[in-house]
Amino acid sequence: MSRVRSCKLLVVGAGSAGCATAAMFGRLLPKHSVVLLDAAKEHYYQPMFTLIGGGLKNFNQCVRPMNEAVPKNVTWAQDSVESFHPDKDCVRTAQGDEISYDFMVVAVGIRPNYDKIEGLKDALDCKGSGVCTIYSPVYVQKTFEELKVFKGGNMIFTQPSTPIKCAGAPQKIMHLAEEHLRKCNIRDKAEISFITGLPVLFSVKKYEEALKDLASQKSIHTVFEKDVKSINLGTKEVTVQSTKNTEEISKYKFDFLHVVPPHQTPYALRGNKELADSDGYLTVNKYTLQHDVYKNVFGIGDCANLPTSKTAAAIAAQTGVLYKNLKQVMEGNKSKLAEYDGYTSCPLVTGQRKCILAEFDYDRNPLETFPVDQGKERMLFYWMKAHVLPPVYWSMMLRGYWHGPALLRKILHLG
Ligand code: UQ1
Repeated sequence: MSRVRSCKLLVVGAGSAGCATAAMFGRLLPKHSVVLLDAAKEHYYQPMFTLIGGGLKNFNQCVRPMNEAVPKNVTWAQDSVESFHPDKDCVRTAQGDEISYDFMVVAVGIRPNYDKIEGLKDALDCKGSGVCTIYSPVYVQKTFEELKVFKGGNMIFTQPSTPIKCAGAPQKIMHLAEEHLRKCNIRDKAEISFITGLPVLFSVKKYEEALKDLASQKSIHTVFEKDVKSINLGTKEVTVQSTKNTEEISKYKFDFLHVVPPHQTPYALRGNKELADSDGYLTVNKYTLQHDVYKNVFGIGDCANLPTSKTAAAIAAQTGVLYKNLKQVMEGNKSKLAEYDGYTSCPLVTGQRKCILAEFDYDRNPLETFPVDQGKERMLFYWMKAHVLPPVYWSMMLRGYWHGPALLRKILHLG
C-alpha cells in the first residue's frame, strides 16, 4: 500500500554527496527530520575503481553495505525516486509512496549509459572478449581479468566527449595497464592508443602538458575528437565518429578495449524540465548550489550542472558550501550565500607508485595544496590516493566532516 510521509529535508541519492549532506543535517536537525532516499543495498568508494581495474586493490576494499553508509539520525527510505514534483514540494517513489519536504537536496549522480554504444553490453558480458570498463562495479574486476590474459596486439582506451565521472580515469587505467605490460615483459608486443572525444588530454594546461609528455615518452598513440559508436566482437573492431564532422567514420582493430560509455543522470531528473537543463543536469547556481527556480531545492555532486570536473574531491568542497547555504535558507536568513569556487581534484595515477595531483577551480587555474610542483609524478601522491584518502572518505567525508583541503592549503602556503 502506498504511503505518504513528510520531512524537513529530503536528500535524494545516497552516494558520496547524499550521505555527506544527510550526515551534516542529521546532526543539525531533530531526529527523523532528514530522509535519505536510495534503493541501493551497497555503497561504493568509486575513486578506488581505477586501482581495482589495475590489479592494485581488491574489490572488497571499495564496498560497504548501505546501512553502514547511511548516517545516524537519518531515516533511510530504501526506495528510488520515480518523479520529482517541485511545485508541490514532493517526490513519488518507485514503490508508489509520496514524500513531501520543506527542503530538498538532489544528489542522484550520473551513470554510464551502455546502450549508447552498439554492441558494448554484449561485449562486456562476454568473458575473454577483451572489452572492459572500470566505470561499473559489475565490470571493474573484469578489467584486470582481461589485462592478465592479454598477450599482445592492439590495446585501445576510449573517452567520450560528454561529461563523465572523473575525466582523468580513462588515462589512469591506461597507464596502469601499460606498466603491467612492462612488468610482464610484453610491452613491445602491444600498440597502445588513447581515443578521446575531447580535443585535449586534460582541460587544465599544466596537467595537459604533463600527460602529453608521458603519453609520448611511453609511445602511446593519441586520437582526438572521436567518439565510439559501436563495437563488433566478430571482427574485433571499434567504430568511431568524428565529433566535428559526423560523416567521418573510422574503424580500429582491437585485442583489448577499455571503454568509457557516455554518462547520464537518472530518468526522473533527466526527464523533468522544471529541474533539469536540456542535457538532463540539475540547474543550480554554480556558486551557491541553490536551484535556479526552486529556492528550497539545492543540488550537489555529479548530477548538478556545475562546470567543473565530477570527482569526490569536488563533492567534498561542495558539502561545506551547501551546508552553510542550506542552513541559512532554512533559518530564513536573507544575507549573501557562500560561494563554491569550482574546486576539484584528480589524482592522476600514472603508474603503480606514481601520481600527478591535479587540483583546479572554475577558471581552470591550478589550485594546489602542497608547496611542490604537483604536475610532476610523485610517490607521495600515489600513497595519499591509495592509502590515505580511502580512510578519510569512510570516516570523515561520508560523515560530513571533510570539506576538502582548503584549510590545509592555506596552512601549507603560509609564508
Ligand atoms: C579529496 O578531498 C578527496 O575527497 C575525499 C578525494 O577523493 C577521493 C581526492 O581524490 C582528493 C585528491 C582530495 C583532495 C585532498 C587533498 C589532500 C589534496
